[in-house]
Amino acid sequence: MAARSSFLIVANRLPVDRSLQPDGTASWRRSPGGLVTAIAPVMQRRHGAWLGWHGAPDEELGPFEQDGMNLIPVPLSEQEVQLYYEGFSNATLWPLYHDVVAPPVFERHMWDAYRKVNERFADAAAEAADEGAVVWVQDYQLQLVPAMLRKRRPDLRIGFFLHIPFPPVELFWRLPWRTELVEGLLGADLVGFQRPGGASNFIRLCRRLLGLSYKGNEVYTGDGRSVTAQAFPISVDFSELDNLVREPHIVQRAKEIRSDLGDPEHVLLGVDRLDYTKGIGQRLEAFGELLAEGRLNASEAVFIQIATPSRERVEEYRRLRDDIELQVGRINGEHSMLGHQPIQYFHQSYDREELAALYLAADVMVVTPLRDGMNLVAKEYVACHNDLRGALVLSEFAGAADELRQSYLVNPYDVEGLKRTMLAAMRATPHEVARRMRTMRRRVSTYDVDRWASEFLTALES
Ligand code: GDG
Repeated sequence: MAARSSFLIVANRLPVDRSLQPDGTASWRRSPGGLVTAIAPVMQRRHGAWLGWHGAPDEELGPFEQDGMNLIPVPLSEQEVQLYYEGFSNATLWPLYHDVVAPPVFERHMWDAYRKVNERFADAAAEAADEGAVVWVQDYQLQLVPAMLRKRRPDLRIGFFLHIPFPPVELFWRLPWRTELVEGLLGADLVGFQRPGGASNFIRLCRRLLGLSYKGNEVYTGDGRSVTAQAFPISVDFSELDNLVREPHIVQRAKEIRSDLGDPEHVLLGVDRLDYTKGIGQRLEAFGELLAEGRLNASEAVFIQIATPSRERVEEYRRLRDDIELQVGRINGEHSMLGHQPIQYFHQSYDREELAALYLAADVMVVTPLRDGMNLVAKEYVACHNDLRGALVLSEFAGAADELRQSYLVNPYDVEGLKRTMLAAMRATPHEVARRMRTMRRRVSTYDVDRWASEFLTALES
């Protein structure tokens, strides 16, 4: 039997991606992203392990090590990927928790698969955890794991963090399996949310649905335990990005990007997974109308929209892609000139360095989700502007709006407001832009992803 760990991360995915070499051999590479960066040192210090699916269906893999992390693959069949992941996680929970911006599907066989896969994760975690270990379960795909694990291993200290919003009681109430899901979460000692609003929605739900009493942020489960529900806003690896954009080749690349675009006066940028929660259509509509009304000249502005491919087998995402691409085509069709297109649209992923150069090149970052747990793109943009250039247009419905009060805050449903705000951000004086950016940078550099992880773990272990 493999050695047991005193610290476990349990997440839908392992923090690595497999790539196939030209000679046919496979190798693993650490996936980009702040979560891994923040947690890797904790894993090394504590002899930790990470449990999750390795990304290929119908394949059983034994534990392996990568970059000093012990990785324990949890297998999923092709059908489970469809029902548990694309189905219950991404076609039921995802839209429901994001204020029903798309209609959730309620299918019993998807729920059955969700429960079964959660059992498998709980079994694997129970097996891998040392006596009294700390187990940190991540996100909406695994909400039943805390209670399932507690049943198997009452000696463990269990934390759960939800990366997406926790909805108001009235929306959650629609779930045919609402009781099981809440009881699942209550298996944790600490349930973390992005915003205080998420924590209070959860506490209210525990009272209304299960009749539990609470005091402050402690919910009493009735069997002598108490569960803390608290906000821990996630963040980015500020110093990594801050250092990266000081590298001469990144600065050079940012200049190149601008000159390839014909050195326009305003470069606007959107970077999102192609997801209907991100408000991509709303921002393009606003930009298109500014051009159509002549309030913005097509020769003076370029909008770069990076839409990273995402969940492409889920019906709603296919439709969204068609809608966005139709919209981009229409706007460009009406306003392009030879050699110049006002919207530069890319349905592709980029490496970290190219992304940093794009952030650095952009005068205005447009982040307009209709609902978003946090939105790391907004914080990454701030981390990339030690030059104090760059204005951030940010939706009030992103978790990041709680902290980035000096951004240009907008309601993305209000197209006129969006147009006004985008113009204001473009026309702001360098002094005004710098003043706002300085304050936002102070916040993001202080509350970086390390601080997020350490505050959560300190609370879990106290
Ligand atoms: C969920 C919640 C919460 C994007 N395109 C590329 C690329 N990205 C990176 C960004 C950023 C990340 O992906 C996206 O994170 P977000 O926070 O913006 O959004 P979600 O994916 O929806 O994340 C969200 C988050 O979890 C963390 O708790 O903030 O609210 O929905 O880091 O940079 N990275 C690379 N190439 C790309 O093309 N390398």
